[in-house]
Amino acid sequence: MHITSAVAALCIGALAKAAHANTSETCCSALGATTLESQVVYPDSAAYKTSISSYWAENVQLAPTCILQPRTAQEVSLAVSTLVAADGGVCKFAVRGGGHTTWAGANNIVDGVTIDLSLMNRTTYHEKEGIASILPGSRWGDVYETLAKYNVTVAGGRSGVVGVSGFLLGGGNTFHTARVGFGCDNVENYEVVLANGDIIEVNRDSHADLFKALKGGSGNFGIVTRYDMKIIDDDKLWGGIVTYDNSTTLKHLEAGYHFINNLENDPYASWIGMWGYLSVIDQNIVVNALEYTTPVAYPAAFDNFTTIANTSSSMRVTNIWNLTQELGQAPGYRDIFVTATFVNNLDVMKRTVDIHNRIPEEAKAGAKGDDYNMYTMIQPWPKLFTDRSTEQGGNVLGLDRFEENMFQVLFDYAWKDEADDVLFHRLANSALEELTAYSKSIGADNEFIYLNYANSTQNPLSTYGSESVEYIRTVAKKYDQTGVFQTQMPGGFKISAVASEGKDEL
Ligand SMILES: Cc1cc2nc3c(=O)[nH]c(=O)nc-3n(C[C@H](O)[C@H](O)[C@H](O)COP(=O)(O)OP(=O)(O)OC[C@H]3O[C@@H](n4cnc5c(N)ncnc54)[C@H](O)[C@@H]3O)c2cc1C
Ligand SMILES: *[C@@H]1O[C@H](CO)[C@@H](O)[C@H](O)[C@H]1NC(C)=O
Ligand SMILES: *[C@@H]1O[C@H](CO)[C@@H](O)[C@H](O)[C@H]1NC(C)=O
Ligand SMILES: *[C@@H]1O[C@H](CO)[C@@H](O)[C@H](O)[C@H]1NC(C)=O
Ligand SMILES: *[C@@H]1O[C@H](CO)[C@@H](O)[C@H](O)[C@H]1NC(C)=O
Ligand SMILES: *[C@@H]1O[C@H](CO)[C@@H](O)[C@H](O)[C@H]1NC(C)=O
Ligand SMILES: *[C@@H]1O[C@H](CO)[C@@H](O)[C@H](O)[C@H]1NC(C)=O
Ligand SMILES: *[C@@H]1O[C@H](CO)[C@@H](O)[C@H](O)[C@H]1NC(C)=O
Ligand SMILES: CC(=O)N[C@H]1CO[C@H](CO)[C@@H](O)[C@@H]1O
Repeated sequence: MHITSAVAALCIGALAKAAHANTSETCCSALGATTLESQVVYPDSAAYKTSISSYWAENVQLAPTCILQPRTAQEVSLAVSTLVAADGGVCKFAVRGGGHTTWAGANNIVDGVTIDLSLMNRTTYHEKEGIASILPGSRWGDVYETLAKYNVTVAGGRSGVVGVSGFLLGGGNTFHTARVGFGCDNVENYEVVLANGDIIEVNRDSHADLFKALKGGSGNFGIVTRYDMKIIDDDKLWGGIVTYDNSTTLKHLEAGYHFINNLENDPYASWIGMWGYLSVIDQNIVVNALEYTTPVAYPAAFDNFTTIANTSSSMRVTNIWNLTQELGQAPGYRDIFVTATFVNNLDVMKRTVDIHNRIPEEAKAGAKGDDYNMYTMIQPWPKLFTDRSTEQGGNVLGLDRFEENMFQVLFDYAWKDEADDVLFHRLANSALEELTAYSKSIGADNEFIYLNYANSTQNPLSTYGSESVEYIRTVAKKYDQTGVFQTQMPGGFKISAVASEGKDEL
């Protein structure tokens, strides 16, 4: 009896699995039966392989049943309508912009269709209106290259390889944030494909509720097929990468602490502090990315950094296109990002780097592979950023409930060997937990978690505050009544995974 039921259970499992796999094939066939046929690619094609290998983190290179590569908003609309109608709504799909999220399943799917927006990558400059129209599969390098011909830019990514879509939907920290707010605050109009296939223009005057919700609310409402961004009328800056001896850490932290508090006196300045352990040279490197968003060398805002003895410097006057080709991180690793935000406090900064200095010892003792990089980044997150967002009309990040200057930590680990997945996740988690507990013990903690740097387990939307959470939930329901972007498109951070009190649903 027991044996029989166990066998029966196995059979049912196998049948369920077969039926499931068949469903995904049916969904791909349904797309193939429309005018989208030529844009559906399968695992045996070169286009499929190129798409998968172009995801930045190796651990997110999943194998979907098929990939759809639409060329226009109309094709995106037809795809959504087809996937919603097929087989009574069982078709699962993922949406991929630049493919830079580091956790598997955000931008890709195992058993389903991935809508890869890469072919929609054009930028058009409308000089009279002062607007750049940017298609959703663009990388920031493509955008800057086009705009450099006109000597203008937009508030976008600090690394040219990063995708426009995920960046703008999650906020977008830029070199210009102290001047003009986050990337999302500079979007004047979105073109969006809704769950019912409608293609709508979304701005302050038309669908104003959705306009605001898209500024930080991620992929909960529809698929964005165009971003119209406000131009910044000068793309020249003084910037680059400066490296230092590991012994200079304390000086950087003191300089950084004051820099954050003084940013309001000179919002053209921007600083990213990086501590990196690189296994191939077995060394800790200290790196600053210093950017001044107008072509003036050695502004006073950087004095506390430029008086620290450096070991190399690429600081020069150039344009943002050139600069953002330099600031990148190698693709082809397995990656984890985890992040937290803290009150601007020198003791928390010191503990951040203490943890960073200690953790590579554990990696050295436990890693099976010999090629890994462990970065800890410190970035300003002052009240000034929020003020600039508010001036532009506001977003849903919920930062206006905080009064203090803050900074953000990103633990960013990259390794080659899959056998080390457990180790590096454990180390990243323990680094984050220790730092968070320490910050709480001295009252310098802050609950905000930046979506674009968050791991899947961090539930960043729940940290936007209950007002923003309910706002996003209401807008998502209004524009997607049947919850297509919650259930049929399960990837990314979903508002349905946030409980009403702002806590994790699961
Ligand atoms: C090397 C590197 C540098 C970075 N630099 C910065 C930086 O300077 N500042 C900063 O703030 N962040 C930075 N980030 C983080 C970055 O903002 C996020 O990784 C962001 O998600 C990248 O966007 P993407 O389009 O490449 O992502 P994807 O992984 O393609 O997409 C992210 C999410 O958005 C959804 N999505 C994508 N396109 C659409 C669309 N058109 N409509 C609806 N939903 C969509 C996807 O389904 C997915 O869930 C960096 C990341 C890396 C790896
Ligand atoms: C950009 O789009 C064009 C077609 O519009 C395509 O040929 C090209 O490969 C795309 N670039 C990337 C990086 O996908
Ligand atoms: C851009 O600026 C350069 C000088 O830096 C100038 O030579 C060029 O004419 C400008 N181009 C346009 C389109 O304004
Ligand atoms: C430089 O550091 C000093 C303290 O050593 C501080 O008083 C000053 O405000 C800092 N300057 C800037 C521009 O951050
Ligand atoms: C870097 O400096 C710190 C002290 O600031 C020290 O504890 C650490 O061991 C150094 N790391 C390396 C790899 O030299
Ligand atoms: C780097 O050091 C050199 C001297 O060694 C100095 O001239 C230069 O100003 C420094 N650059 C920065 C950006 O600190
Ligand atoms: C950036 O500009 C410098 C000159 O300032 C040039 O030497 C370099 O080749 C450029 N790099 C890129 C990637 O365009
Ligand atoms: C990141 O999320 C994955 C699930 O996607 C989880 O297994 C892992 O433990 C998380 N890592 C950290 C450091 O939080
Ligand atoms: C590829 C495949 O096996 N397709 C089958 C899926 O299931 C339907 C019936 O529900 C068949 O008609 C297909 O041939």
